[in-house]
Amino acid sequence: MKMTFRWYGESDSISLDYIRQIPCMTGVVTAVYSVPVGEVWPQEEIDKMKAAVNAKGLEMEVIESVPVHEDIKLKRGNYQFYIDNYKENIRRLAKAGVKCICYNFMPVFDWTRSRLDQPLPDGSNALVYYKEDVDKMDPTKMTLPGWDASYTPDEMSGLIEEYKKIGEEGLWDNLSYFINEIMPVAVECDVNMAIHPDDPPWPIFGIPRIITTEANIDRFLSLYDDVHHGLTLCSGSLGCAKFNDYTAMVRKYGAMGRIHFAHVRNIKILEDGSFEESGHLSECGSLDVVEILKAYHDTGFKGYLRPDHGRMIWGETGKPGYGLYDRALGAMYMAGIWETLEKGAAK
Ligand SMILES: [Mn+2]
Repeated sequence: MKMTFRWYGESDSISLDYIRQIPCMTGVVTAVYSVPVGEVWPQEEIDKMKAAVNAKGLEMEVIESVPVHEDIKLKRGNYQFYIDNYKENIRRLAKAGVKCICYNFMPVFDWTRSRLDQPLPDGSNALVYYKEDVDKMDPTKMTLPGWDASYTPDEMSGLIEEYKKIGEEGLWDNLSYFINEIMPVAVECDVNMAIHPDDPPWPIFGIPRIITTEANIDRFLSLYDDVHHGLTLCSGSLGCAKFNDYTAMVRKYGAMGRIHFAHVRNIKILEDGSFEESGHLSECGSLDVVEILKAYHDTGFKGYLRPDHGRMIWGETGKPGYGLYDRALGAMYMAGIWETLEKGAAK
């Protein structure tokens, strides 16, 4: 296991100098943020970022994300042009030593929450998903971090209608086409492609979502028969639904060698299926983080792990979910569990 930390590039308020001071960090997970979705990333930008990361003694072996253009997901318009660009990005990242690329196939909206700074009883605040509030949201009139804010309300309505029209099976067809186009390039470049599950793992605003359950992940993996075709297994996304047994998934897909990137954090599932992002410690939420890491350890996990989101603690402000302090606490907690497992296995 290699512990990593998400870093949003030079504009991130959390510097590489801070990240390197967290014991156990081997590298950062980052992306080129200056290029519009779908375009080819300039090699010099990639190389410059890698040099900056390496200069601080950290690695840049994981990219999160190379985003997938909506035209690819809808298989409309310029989809073939964007797929060719995607292949070129894989080649360029491989040239810079990147070993793993995280991406997702969520229509229109990336992760969705009802509030980004819900006060918790201990005075910290966190991202939450309260079903009642999400049901009242109008996605054409709002935006969340991670969402593409460039659509007008009319464009957004049109886009949502297109997804409703193709439905789940249409989305599967388009995903299958995309995978069968890009995977031969990834295999040739020896880059692991790691899809991130949909967050949360159920349809929202009537739009299909398909990377949601064990059955659907089985179907996803069957789209291409090569270990490079794999997963970012995110406990924060899959684990917020009671119908998913995240630890069992780690054991199953870990044994198959298909987990390339692990996102681990805890989550507190509420009575009505709503959830709150909690501290990493097992007793803070609904997931048993020790059992999760044991499953990774037992299956000989050699991939990358990062703390997923964190709460905002100690008065920190900044990008919701991506403060320094709570993610650093989470990383150290997990590193401690891992060290215990390693030493136990060596005896
Ligand atoms: Mn995640």
